[in-house]
Amino acid sequence: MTKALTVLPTQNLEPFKGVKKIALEEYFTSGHRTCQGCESALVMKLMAKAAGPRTVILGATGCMYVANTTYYSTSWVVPWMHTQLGAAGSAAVGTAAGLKALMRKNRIKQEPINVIAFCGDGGGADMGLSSISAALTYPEYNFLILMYDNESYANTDIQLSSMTPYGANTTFSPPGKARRILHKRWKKNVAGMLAAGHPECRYVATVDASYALEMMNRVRKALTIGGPTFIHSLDPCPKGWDYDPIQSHDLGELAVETGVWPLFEVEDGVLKFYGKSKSIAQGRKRKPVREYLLRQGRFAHFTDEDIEYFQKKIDQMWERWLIPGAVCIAMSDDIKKALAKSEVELATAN
Ligand SMILES: Cc1ncc(C[n+]2csc(CCOP(=O)(O)OP(=O)(O)O)c2C)c(N)n1
Ligand code: SF4
Ligand SMILES: [Mg+2]
Repeated sequence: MTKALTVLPTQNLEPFKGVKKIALEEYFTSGHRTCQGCESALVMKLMAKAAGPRTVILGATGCMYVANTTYYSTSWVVPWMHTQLGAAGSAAVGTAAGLKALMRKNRIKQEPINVIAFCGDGGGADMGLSSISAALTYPEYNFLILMYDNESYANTDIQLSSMTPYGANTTFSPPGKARRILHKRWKKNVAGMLAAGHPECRYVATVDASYALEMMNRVRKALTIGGPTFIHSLDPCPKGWDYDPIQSHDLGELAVETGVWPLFEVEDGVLKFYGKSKSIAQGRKRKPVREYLLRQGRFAHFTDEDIEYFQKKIDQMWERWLIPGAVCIAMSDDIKKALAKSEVELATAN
């Protein structure tokens, strides 16, 4: 006879109903050394605040490890552990399993403890994708993996990652002076890919810290729903994106308003857009991507043609994908016909 999986209870973190209801306590506080205007640091602060005190945080190598934990000092107020670049998934599973074993053996008090593992885009979308994918197949453990995406290997001086947008200037993708050698790969769709490929994962979301309350409530939902969960945040990075730090918040908003960064969540297999992306999905006009691109030095070399190409790709994402902004496959005509036919048959039968 097969033994049923035991799943520990989670904390019931109700959504904050408005900014005035957000807890005052900070669990990621002063003392870090991130750049001025670093949105990834804001993501850490909001994530920790949303999770609350009974939380263990694991961080893969990257800016959010290095700049937040100088020798013998740290801005983390909750228990925190460093893990290798690429190991966020395995650290999350290992820690959740360890806590569960300690509770089973009565070595620690039985109580729901949040486990959050974070990683950058280099550590998550490139090097650690397989470990995250494996982690999302363990329904018996409760944890959240949050990938903060500043669109480069920022900590080692802004190298190109698979999340660097088309054409962006990084130390590994100079646009070229004598000859144009633009970086031409399109950014991966990590949240869509993980949601589509991991049926045991009950919650996947994209977030943007410019919409702080909505972002924190997605973290709270992920931790409450239980099992393995995943959140992908897009984080403007003044150093890598090359802009005045005062613009971080505006760039976060523009990413959503131009449709470059769709905000969605997939809960128990059901996809919902939220915030401004919801109105975009319902037909609201998107701002031109030009407004977003030209505020960043990493795109300063863009010609009108480059901007048009970028716009065309974003238009395709909203107009041609199977699920606009979320799932980048389209249906062949014969499948569309077959589905339409079965819908008619179903309606007639009813
Ligand atoms: C296995 C391994 N390879 C390379 C490095 C060097 N390294 C440290 S941080 C880092 C950049 C990580 O990029 P990302 O995950 O996007 O985080 P960010 O620095 O952008 O916050 C690299 C390449 C390392 N620590 N470990
Ligand atoms: S390089 Fe970017 S991600 Fe790293 S600390 Fe600076 S602003 Fe933050
Ligand atoms: Mg990065």
